[in-house]
Amino acid sequence: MESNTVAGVLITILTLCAVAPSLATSYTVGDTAGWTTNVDYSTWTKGKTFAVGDTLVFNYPGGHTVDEVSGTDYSSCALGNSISTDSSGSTKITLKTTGPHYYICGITGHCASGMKLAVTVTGAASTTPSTGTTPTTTTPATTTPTTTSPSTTTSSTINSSPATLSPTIAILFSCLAVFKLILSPLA
Ligand code: CU1
Repeated sequence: MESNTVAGVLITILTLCAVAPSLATSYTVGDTAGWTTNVDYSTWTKGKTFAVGDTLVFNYPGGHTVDEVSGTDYSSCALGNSISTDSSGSTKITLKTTGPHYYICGITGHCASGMKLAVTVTGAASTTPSTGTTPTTTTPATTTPTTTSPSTTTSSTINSSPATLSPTIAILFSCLAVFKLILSPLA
């Protein structure tokens, strides 16, 4: 019975550790235009990257809804099969899973008038632009503190991330410390 609680605590900590280093972004859909008809949301999404943990904020007056729908219903503007719906006027949706996500307005005719949004969510948080598949922490050789050779085969961006790495590592270490604290009385 006790192992269940321990497992629960461990899972919670693991989740926190996984979430903490990623700096989630909040996107206001349509920016100042908000969630309304006659806005091209495919233009709005252009150049934006959406990661797990990021939030979409839909701002709109009464008379609209935000419905998450399937890709098929998004394409055809079909109503009535919503995965979720909200009409609060300020709908905040945290992106929890990778892959495509589709949102339309559930008021008849509005989707066809442009109230449809498709975002593709990537797994990694937006801190590092996924240079490879292995997120191994590169510990620099202890003898060379000054020269950082940017020999990694990144062709995309020049901004190296030693500054963003250190808080991540700090968080990881504190997570490990908490781990030890919890595990020590049980051992
Ligand atoms: Cu609408």
